[in-house]
Amino acid sequence: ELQFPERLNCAAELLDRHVAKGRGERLCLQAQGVRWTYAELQAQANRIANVLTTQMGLVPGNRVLLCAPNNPMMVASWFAVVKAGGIAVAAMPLLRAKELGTIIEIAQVSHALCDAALLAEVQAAQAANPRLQAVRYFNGSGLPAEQALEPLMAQASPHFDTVQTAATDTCLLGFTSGTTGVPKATMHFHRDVMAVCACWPRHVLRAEPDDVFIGSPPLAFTFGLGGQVLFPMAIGASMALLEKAGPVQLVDGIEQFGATVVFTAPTSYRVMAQQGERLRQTRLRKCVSAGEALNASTRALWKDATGIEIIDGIGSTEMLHIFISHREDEARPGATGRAVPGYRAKVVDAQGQEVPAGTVGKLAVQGPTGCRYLNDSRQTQYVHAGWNLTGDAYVMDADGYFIYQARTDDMIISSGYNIAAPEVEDALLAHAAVAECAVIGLPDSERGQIVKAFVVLRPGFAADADMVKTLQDFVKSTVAPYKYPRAVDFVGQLPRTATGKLQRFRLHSPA
Ligand code: 3SK
Repeated sequence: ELQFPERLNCAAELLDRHVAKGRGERLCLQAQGVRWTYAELQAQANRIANVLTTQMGLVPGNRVLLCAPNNPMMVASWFAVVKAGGIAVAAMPLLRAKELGTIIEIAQVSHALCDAALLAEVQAAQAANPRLQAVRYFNGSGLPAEQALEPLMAQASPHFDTVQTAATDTCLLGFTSGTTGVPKATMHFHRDVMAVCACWPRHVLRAEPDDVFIGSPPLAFTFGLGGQVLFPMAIGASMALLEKAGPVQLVDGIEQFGATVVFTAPTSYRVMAQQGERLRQTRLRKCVSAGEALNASTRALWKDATGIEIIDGIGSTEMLHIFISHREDEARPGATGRAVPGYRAKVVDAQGQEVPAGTVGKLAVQGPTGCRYLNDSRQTQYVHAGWNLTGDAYVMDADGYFIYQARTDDMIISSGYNIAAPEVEDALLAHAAVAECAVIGLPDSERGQIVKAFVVLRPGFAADADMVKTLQDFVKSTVAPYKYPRAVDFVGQLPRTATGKLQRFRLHSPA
């Protein structure tokens, strides 16, 4: 059971504490052309906190939109908001004005600190949302004085007394688009941030203060915020930030910054595996995958290429971070892992009753963090009798390992058979012609549903009827034949969110 004092500010714990304890000169953050110690990040965050409170009218509890690529000013701004008792509302840097407007409306955002590269979209969003009163942009050159953040920072003090918030005050709103595309804001308290730092990273990741963390997920996604900012800072380690973090830039960054711990998604591991020899020459030692189910072929590909076992995990924006995972020394191919110490997990039926080991059902999770949607009736779909229903179908084996089947809405029922879309995807991905694929259930008058695959072919393979037949036969030869895709469409790319998650609902209604 984790205990927290009544007064707790997570920014004080993650940042100020290191400086106060004489670790201010330790490296905290690197990026292209930037190297900040803990003391330097604290000074930057303090200057911004002073600007927010004395020039921009922020009071504790105000919601502040943060919109930027993963860069040092985004991190400094996040700490500034939280130190000042505000609520950080980070948005993906790829969002357009309309989407930003939805976030501003739902989260009741009054202030914003944004990268100047996103000025046009933020300004358009502000014009349509008078609630957003005070906006400043950073990293811009030639901005008018009334828009730029840095001139105000230059005049502000590098000292700031972090607000003594309650442990149960909200410090961040994490947005999730879910499977339907209608966003929900999840509320997380200061104590939730410290709780996730005390669970998965301490018991599963087991990184050291000399580790250098790097990754691809945007900091607006709590997977990215935890893996690249909160977890290194909880142990006095450092982060390397990449504004663009495709597989090529990620391999370059691992090499350039001497990164030892990487957080990314399965798709990225598949591409990076082509650079296995180069990666073996780097300091990389821990590789974390989440955000999407890791299939057995990707796990094996990465291990062969680099010699490193991927630490797979599943988390959710609602739970803030990872709640089921395994350590790299207990990997069971095919299983996501066991409940992270601090969390409990079980598989339940439609009525919420626990089902026996070996039976497919809905994953239910309980722990120090949990779902609290801001003003959203969908809360009752996620939380039942104190358990969080994550929307994933799982089987638990007799040893307590959880084996992913599908999203509960990705289970295809065809002629009475339960077919998990990811299993068919896994089978297709094992074919040399397949670069990426996604499988859905298509309504069918005879069978209820049929399996339909959307396939991105590797260069040099022809998208024709012969290829359809080849792939169908290949699936039939590796998994139960009733699972083969009766319909196959070849596509140039798959619809994904800014965080790389497949948007299956867009395949159901391509329009
Ligand atoms: O697995 C995920 O999708 C996830 C979501 C939010 C935070 C952390 C993780 C791993």
